[in-house]
Amino acid sequence: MSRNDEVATRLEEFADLLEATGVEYKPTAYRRAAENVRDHPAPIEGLAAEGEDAVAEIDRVGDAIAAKIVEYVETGDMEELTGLREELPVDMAGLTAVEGVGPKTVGSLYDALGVTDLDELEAAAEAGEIQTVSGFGAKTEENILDNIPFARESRERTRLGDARPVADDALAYLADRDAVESVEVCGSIRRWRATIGDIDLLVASEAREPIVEAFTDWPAADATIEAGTGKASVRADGTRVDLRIVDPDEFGAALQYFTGSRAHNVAVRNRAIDRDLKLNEYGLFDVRDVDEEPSGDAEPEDEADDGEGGDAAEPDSTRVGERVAGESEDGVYRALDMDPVPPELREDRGEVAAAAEGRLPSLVEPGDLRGDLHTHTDWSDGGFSIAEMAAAAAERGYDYHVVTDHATGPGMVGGVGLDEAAVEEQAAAIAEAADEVDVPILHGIEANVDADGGLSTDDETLAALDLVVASPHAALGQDGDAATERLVRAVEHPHVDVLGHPTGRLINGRPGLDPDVEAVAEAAAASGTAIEVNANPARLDADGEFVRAAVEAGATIAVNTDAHAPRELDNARYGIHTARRGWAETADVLNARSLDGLRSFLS
Ligand code: DGT
Ligand code: CA
Ligand code: CA
Ligand code: ZN
Repeated sequence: MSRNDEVATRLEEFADLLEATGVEYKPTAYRRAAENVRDHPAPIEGLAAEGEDAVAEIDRVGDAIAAKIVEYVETGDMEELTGLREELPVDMAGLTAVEGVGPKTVGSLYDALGVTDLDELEAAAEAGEIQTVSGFGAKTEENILDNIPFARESRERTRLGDARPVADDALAYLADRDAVESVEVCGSIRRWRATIGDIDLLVASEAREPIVEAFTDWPAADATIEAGTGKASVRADGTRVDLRIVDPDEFGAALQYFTGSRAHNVAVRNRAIDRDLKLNEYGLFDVRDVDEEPSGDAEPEDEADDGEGGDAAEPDSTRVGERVAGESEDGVYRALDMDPVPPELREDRGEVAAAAEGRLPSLVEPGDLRGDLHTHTDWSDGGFSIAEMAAAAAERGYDYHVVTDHATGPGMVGGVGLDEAAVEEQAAAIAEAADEVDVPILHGIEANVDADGGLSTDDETLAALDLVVASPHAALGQDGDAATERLVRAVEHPHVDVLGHPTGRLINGRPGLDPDVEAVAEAAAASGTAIEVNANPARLDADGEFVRAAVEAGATIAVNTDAHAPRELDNARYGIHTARRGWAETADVLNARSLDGLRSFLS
C-alpha cells in the first residue's frame, strides 16, 4: 500500500465515523478528498514534508483536511480520528459489508443495542431486537439477516481480478531468481475461481533458504506471516500468499496436489487406489509390493471410496513404493490412464470420468477471441471515443469491434443512456470512425431488461442495429421465479442477440438475480441468443455453472469485457477462464468466430 492509499483509507474511515455519529456534509468532503489523494501522482509524504499548503494544492483537499494529513504523516495518527474510534468502537468495514447497512445504520445500532461486529449484528437480528430500534422495521431486520452470510464470505475472499495481478507479479519475480527451476501458481487461483482465499505458489528447486529469503524480500510483500525451510507465507495487498518449495522431480505431483480442488483430488486418488497406486504430493507410487500397514490416523471423511481399505479423503503422505510418476503433472494423469485435466475443470463435476474416457472438452483459449461484442464509449459512460476504443481493439489483433453504449432505461442514472435519436446520430459517428481505424466497427447497443423482461428501446431502433446486448441493471433483488421469467422473456425477444451480465451480480458486492439457469439456457438455445460471460472481474457473470448449463443446452456463449476504457479490453482473459470453468469449447463462443460467422449468427 502506498502512503497515498494509506492516507486515503484513513480519510475514508474518518468519513464513515463522522457519518455514523450523524454529522452531515463533512463525510462527503472527506471521501472526495480521499479519492483525490489516492489518485494523486506525487507521494503524499513529500507534499506533507513541504507543509499544509502543499497538501491543500490537491484538488478537493481543504485546509482542515490538509492539516489532518500532515498530522498523520508526521505522527502516524490523527487525534480526532482516534477520538471517534473510541466513541464508536465498531468493525465498520465488516458491518457495512452487509447490503443495506451503511455507516448511519452502524451508528444507530451501536447507540441503541451496542452492536460492534457481524456476530453481534446477527445475534441482535435473530433476537428481533433491531426492529425495536426507531427507524428500523421487521423488513429491514429480515434483510439484514438474509445478507449477513454473503457479507461474511465477501470479507474472507479476494476477487480473482484483484489477486491475479499480485500472483502474476510474484510469478515473474520468482522466475527471475537463479535457484528457481520452475514456478507455477496453484490452488483456486490456478483454477480461476471467481474469488480466492489465498494465493498458492509452487517452486521447483534444489535450494530452500535462498528462495524463502528472496520471497520474503519480494517488493510487494507487506509483511511476513511465516518463513520455514520448505515454505513461507507473506501478505501482499491484503491477501495471503503461500509459497512451497519442492524438489524438481516431485514438482508435477506437488502441482497436482496443491492445485486441488480437494474434491477433485479425492476422486483422482480413488482412481489411483483402484489401480494399486498411491498418489500424494510427492508422486504416484506403485504399492503392490508394499506391506499394507494401515496408518490409522486420519478418519475417512468421504464416502467416495469403495471401502477396500483405502482412505482417499486424505493422502498417505509417505514416499513408499516404486515411483511411477511425479516430475510432470501431465505424467501423473497419464499414469492413471487419464488425459491431463485443465485446472479450471478440477471441481469433481464429471471431469475425472471424462478424462478417463478421453472425452474432455477442447476448451476455448485466450487467443481464440476475434472481437469484443460489448464495449462502451464516451457516447454513454465510457471515457474514450469510438475511434480510440476501436483502435485499441485493432491493436489487440481483433477482426472486428462492436460498440454497445447504454440505452436509456431503468438503472441508467444521470442521463447516461442513448435515446432513439441519439442512436441514429451515433450510427453516423461510427461510420466516420470506421474510416480512421483498421478494424470493422459494428454498431450495437446495450439495452436494459426491465423487471418484467421487456426492453426500454423501441423495436424499430433495435432492428436497425448490428447487434443488441440486453442486460438487467435494476430490480436485481427480485425472487428466483420472477428472475427466470424475466430473463427467458429477454432472450426470446426477436432483436436480442446477447444476454448481457445475466444476473447482475457484483462479486463481494451484491448477489444479483438467482434464476433457474437451465431454463434460461434452454430458452437461449431455442431462440438463438448468446449468453454473455461478462469478463469484468467485478462481475464474471454468467459464472462457470451458468456457462455449463448453457453449453449443455446447446446455447452460444459470448465472452465480452464491457470495457469502458482501452486497457479494460485486457480483462478478456478472466472471461475466457470463466467460460472454461463452464466447459465451453471454442465452437461454443460467438466471438471466437470470424466476422462472417458472427454476421450469420446475427442474421
Ligand atoms: P482457497 O484458497 O480457499 O480459494 O482454495 P484453494 O483450493 O486454493 O485451497 P488452499 O489454499 O487451502 O489449498 C490449495 C490446494 O491444496 C487445495 O485446493 C487442495 C490442496 N490441499 C491443501 N491442503 C490440503 C489438505 O489438508 N488435504 C487435502 N486433501 N488437500 C489439501
Ligand atoms: Ca488458495
Ligand atoms: Ca493456501
Ligand atoms: Zn455494458
